[in-house]
Amino acid sequence: MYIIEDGRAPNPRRVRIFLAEKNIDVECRQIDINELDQKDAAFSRLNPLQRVPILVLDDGRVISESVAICRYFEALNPDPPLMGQTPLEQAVIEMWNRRMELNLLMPIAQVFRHTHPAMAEMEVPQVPAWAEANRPRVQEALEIMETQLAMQPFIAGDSYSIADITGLVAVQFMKPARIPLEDSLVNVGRWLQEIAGRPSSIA
Ligand SMILES: N[C@@H](CCC(=O)N[C@@H](CS)C(=O)NCC(=O)O)C(=O)O
Repeated sequence: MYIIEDGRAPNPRRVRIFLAEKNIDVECRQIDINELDQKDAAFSRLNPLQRVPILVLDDGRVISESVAICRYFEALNPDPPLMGQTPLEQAVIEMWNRRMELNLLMPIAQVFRHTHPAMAEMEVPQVPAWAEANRPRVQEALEIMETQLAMQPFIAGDSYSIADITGLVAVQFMKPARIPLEDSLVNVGRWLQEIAGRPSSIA
């Protein structure tokens, strides 16, 4: 079993942090998405969506989508639980992980992809106006996160979860996207310092 990824990209990092938290070692094979390796015929056969990361199983079957890969490892290695144990925990963590992914990481990625010169070949056409439309969405998601983190230590409650991983990767992706993190978001700042200090965050 091995993962195909690009070590610089945010979605593969979500999976690496998840695995590090669970202390699971999986071989990671690199491709270069800036060189458009994900669009070549061999990779496209593995994932017709031409996106990383993917997990290739020993029998050749492929799992793509970061959360699907994490869910597979959560089922194989339930400890420590990162996706909840009770039905309620699982639903709340799923809710917050989706919010982190769809309402925060996604708009940050749109700003990055539609403004950064390095993305010109990957994102065709680059539409700067779409980046601008997404900037306020980033701030709205951060405000919701700020309110949540004022009430509890982690994004989905009292325990660290996959929602914190997606949140961390998203907030740290603001730097290459050239989106400033406002100092007024004190609870996001407190949370970021703590989460980024976990050994898994270097994955
Ligand atoms: N929904 C997918 C998104 C994967 C994704 O967008 N990966 C990016 C890297 S972070 C990619 O492969 N980009 C290549 C491209 O856009 O051509 C997931 O959760 O894994």
